Amino acid sequence: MRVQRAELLMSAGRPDQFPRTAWPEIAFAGRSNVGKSSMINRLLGRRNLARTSNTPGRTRTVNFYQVNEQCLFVDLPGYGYAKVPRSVQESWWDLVESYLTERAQLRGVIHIVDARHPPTPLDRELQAFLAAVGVPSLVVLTKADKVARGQRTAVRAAAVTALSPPAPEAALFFSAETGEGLPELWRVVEDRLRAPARRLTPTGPSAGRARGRPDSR
Ligand SMILES: Nc1nc2c(ncn2[C@@H]2O[C@H](COP(=O)(O)OP(=O)(O)OP(=O)(O)O)[C@@H](O)[C@H]2O)c(=O)[nH]1
Ligand SMILES: [Mg+2]
Repeated sequence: MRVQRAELLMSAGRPDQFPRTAWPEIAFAGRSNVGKSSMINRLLGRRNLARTSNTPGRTRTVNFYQVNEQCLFVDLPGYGYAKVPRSVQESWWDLVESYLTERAQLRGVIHIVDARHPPTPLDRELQAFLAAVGVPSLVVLTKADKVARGQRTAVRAAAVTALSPPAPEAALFFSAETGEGLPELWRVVEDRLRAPARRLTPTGPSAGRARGRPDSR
């Protein structure tokens, strides 16, 4: 995809603020400070479209970026930042959960983990949740510029073992610093954007939770 236009469409702090668009969406999820916004900027070839920061837990809203007249990239707030009060962490999860459960436009989630550290229990919970609500996900190991080539195989194997992603063979190394993995990631993103829309069970917001098992796709 040639990115000609990329702009922030909406920062939503509540589900009723999610835009009523029909474009297919790819969401970027992962723990706080892992590099979600940097990945979006790198994919879109924009230096500072998605706000990045050294302060973890900065993004608390679901940020929708419109790309051309083609799709939306969705920057989800990061989880697992210990200094955020529990009440805030809970309202954060309510927001992310309703996005992942109810958003019909969602075609796939890029689940970003830090290549330098093993996945955390919250990373495992997210992966299990995505499987339960039937959202295709791809694990991407970011900050790969900080991992020596000789460690790659072991790092990837550890992440795949911890997370059991649906497409373990596709787990990618990526670096927003060097651009490593960019063509491969774009291929996956474009592939997901072409996929048919998910079918949501019409029983309401907690349908995904109630169903509780991976979709057959
Ligand atoms: N070396 C290296 N640093 C990176 C990479 N990606 C992001 N960073 C750095 O990691 C820090 C956090 O990056 P962000 O993109 O703001 O992370 P985020 O996941 O959006 O963070 P929150 O919105 O706070 O959850 C910044 O200091 C980035 O410069 C990468 O691929 N390599
Ligand atoms: Mg961010």
